[in-house]
Amino acid sequence: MQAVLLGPPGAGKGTQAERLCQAHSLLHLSTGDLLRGAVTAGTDLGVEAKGFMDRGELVPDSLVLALLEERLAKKTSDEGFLLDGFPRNVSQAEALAAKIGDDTIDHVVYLKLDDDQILQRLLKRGRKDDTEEVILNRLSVYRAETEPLVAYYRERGLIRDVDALGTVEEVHKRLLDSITTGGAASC
Ligand code: B4P
Repeated sequence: MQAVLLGPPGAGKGTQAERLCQAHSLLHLSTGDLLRGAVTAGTDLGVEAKGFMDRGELVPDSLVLALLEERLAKKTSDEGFLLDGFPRNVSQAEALAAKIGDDTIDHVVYLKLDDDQILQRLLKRGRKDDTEEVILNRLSVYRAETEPLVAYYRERGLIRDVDALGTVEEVHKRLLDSITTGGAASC
């Protein structure tokens, strides 16, 4: 299986990706984790990415694509994967389609959550980029840059809507349901 997990910041993409990857033995590819790894390691790319992440902006496509390409090169050809937090805009989606083929993605799961819940979850998580000011910026970047991907993938018949409100276990069950039955989960 080759799948994409899409949704606003704090919807639980990382949390659900871990569980789904365990359940389906998929490779978990999180661009957020790859970027934070590069920042911690102090690579040139990490140094360049850090300011964008601290402000809640998207890291330039060239940097994100370079990191992802490097990671994809290490994967075995028959290994399924779940992309978590990538693509984040239409040009990343086009780059992905050019890289792996237009019709090789099986599912795009869209985790839906309203802004109040997002703010509560992220303030509680308390990562460095989880201040109220930065979260609000990430939400407005999400609306402008990432949300158009919902229409992009819906036109291609790939979107599975999943309500991200509820316990981690409840959301996990809905997510599994949506990809096994192929239908939209309760929303
Ligand atoms: P990401 O690492 O992708 O992080 P996120 O969107 O903030 O969080 P996620 O949705 O994964 O939520 P999580 O499971 O942690 O991005 C960080 C930054 O990296 C971006 O702002 C950007 O700068 C950069 N970046 C990443 N990818 C990029 C790309 N492709 N292009 C350009 N830039 C890119 O959950 C959040 C919290 O909620 C956690 O504390 C969790 O415990 C809690 N939670 C989860 N599920 C819950 C539930 N059901 N109930 C209650 N709490 C729950």
